[in-house]
Amino acid sequence: MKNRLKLRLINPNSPLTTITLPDVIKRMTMGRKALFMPVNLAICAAVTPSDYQVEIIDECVHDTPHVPRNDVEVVGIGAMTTQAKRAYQLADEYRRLGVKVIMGGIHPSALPDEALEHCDAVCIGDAEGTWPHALNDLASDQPLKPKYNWRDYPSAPIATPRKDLLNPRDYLVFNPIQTTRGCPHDCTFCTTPAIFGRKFRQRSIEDIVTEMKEAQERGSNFFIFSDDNFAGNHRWALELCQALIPLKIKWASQCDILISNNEKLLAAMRASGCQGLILGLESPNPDTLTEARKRYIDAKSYLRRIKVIQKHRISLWGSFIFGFDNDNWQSCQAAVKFAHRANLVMSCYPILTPYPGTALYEEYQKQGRILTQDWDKYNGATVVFQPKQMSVDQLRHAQMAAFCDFYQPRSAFSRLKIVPFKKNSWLANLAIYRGLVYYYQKKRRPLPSFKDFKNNSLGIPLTK
Ligand code: B12
Ligand code: SF4
Repeated sequence: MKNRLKLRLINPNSPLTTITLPDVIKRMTMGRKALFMPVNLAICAAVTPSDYQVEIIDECVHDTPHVPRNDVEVVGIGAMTTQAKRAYQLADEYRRLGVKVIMGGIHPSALPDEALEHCDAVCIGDAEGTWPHALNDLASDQPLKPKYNWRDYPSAPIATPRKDLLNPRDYLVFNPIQTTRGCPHDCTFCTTPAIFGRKFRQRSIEDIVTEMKEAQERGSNFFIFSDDNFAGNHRWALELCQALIPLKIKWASQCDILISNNEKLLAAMRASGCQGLILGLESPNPDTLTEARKRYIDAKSYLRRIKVIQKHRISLWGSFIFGFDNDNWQSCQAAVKFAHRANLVMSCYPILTPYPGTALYEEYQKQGRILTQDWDKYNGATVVFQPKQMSVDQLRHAQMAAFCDFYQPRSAFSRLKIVPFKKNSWLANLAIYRGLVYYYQKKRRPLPSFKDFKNNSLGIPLTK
């Protein structure tokens, strides 16, 4: 038999310190080394042709940085934007050693020409449709094409990840399951429609159930569906939920709020073990949703819709984005008040980030409002563009004031109540609040508050 080519897949270090509230997240990972296992690379491994012997290096779970070695023929590196800088360093070092480097993932797909300054080829979009073609060219001594664009190849089904190449003990979430790809909506700030298209694609239900049953045999009963919009197709989601009921599992995911239109689906979701959903609400202000091109929904209906979902005993997490042109500190505070009123069990407040590939990025670039292209800073906790109604420091201050306000024990008490006792939500709320207190104690600063804007809105040295 022909010698198999050696392939190394690398997940570049994306330090947890680049995620919003780093200390909090570290404290919440209970000794695990990373939050999520790299599904992208496990999928690349699954669709790697058999001429290759494959290994995965996840730098996020190693104590020291990966040292490139020329003991493989080809390296595949994936990157979302916050990983791009490190991904390029690794690619440059491997190329210096004479190893072929192919990059893929969200950031290289958005900026393939930038990536090609560091690698031999870029796979744009889904690996399922591109990666085997690139590797086959290499194995048959054909020159690599610079770009393998998924739109140029027949579409391939969403693959089942090869989890056997990773250590479950390294991850807080070892069983993220992606059931769908793409999103039918077109919000200006979101990479999903920009990179993966508006055509909503679903994975085979049989494959999903098989993957989950295998995980159950290894002792897992709680699953995260790492979709952008679990219920982008209601009919399909209903079918999936019905197939999940016999498994007696628990699960959580994220989806759009239009799910509230379909109580039959909500009932099936709960019956199949749905515990919670993350909703991308962005803002309770209708004008802000118009600005974000989130046209499919009127923010005035949010509260009513949230109550419909909660009636089915599904807990809700809200995600609100701060920094739209419509936003000032008062509207940020209004978002937190809304989150209280809606009894959301958890809520997050990322800073608006113009990710490459999105309409927002194009617009801000044209307007000269992009302040940095240091991709490490594109983490939702750093202001990388010039906001309209706030200064950079004020926007960051509003974000941290929002976290402190929402997670303070008084707010947790009013949202979560004692009966019925939502143990996990209580633990998460208290852990985040403790993390915030610890973070600001270390900085010897008071917890940020919206009152700071009222007391001295001009020129105050706001907490970073
Ligand atoms: C789970 C998740 C997380 C998890 C884990 C992330 C991880 N890498 O595992 C956590 C919670 C840590 C997280 C954090 C963040 N996330 Co996140 N996350 C997701 C989510 C929901 C699923 C990721 C996933 O597993 N996808 C499934 C895999 C299979 O898809 P994929 O990675 O795109 O891979 C496919 C292709 O891209 C390609 N591919 C990928 N890699 C490679 C490599 C090679 C060699 C090849 C050939 C192909 C290839 O093939 C794969 C299979 O088809 C996505 C949404 C999404 N649709 O992906 C957002 C998403 C990746 N996150 C996003 C963001 C913004 C963040 C945060 C900045 C949010 C914040 N404000 O804190 C942080 C940054 C964290 C950090 N430290 O850098 C954005 C990324 C935007 C961007 N341009 O980078 C996304 C796309 C959400 C969105 N709609 O905008 N996230
Ligand atoms: S609904 Fe969510 S996933 Fe879909 S485009 Fe908007 S932000 Fe992205």
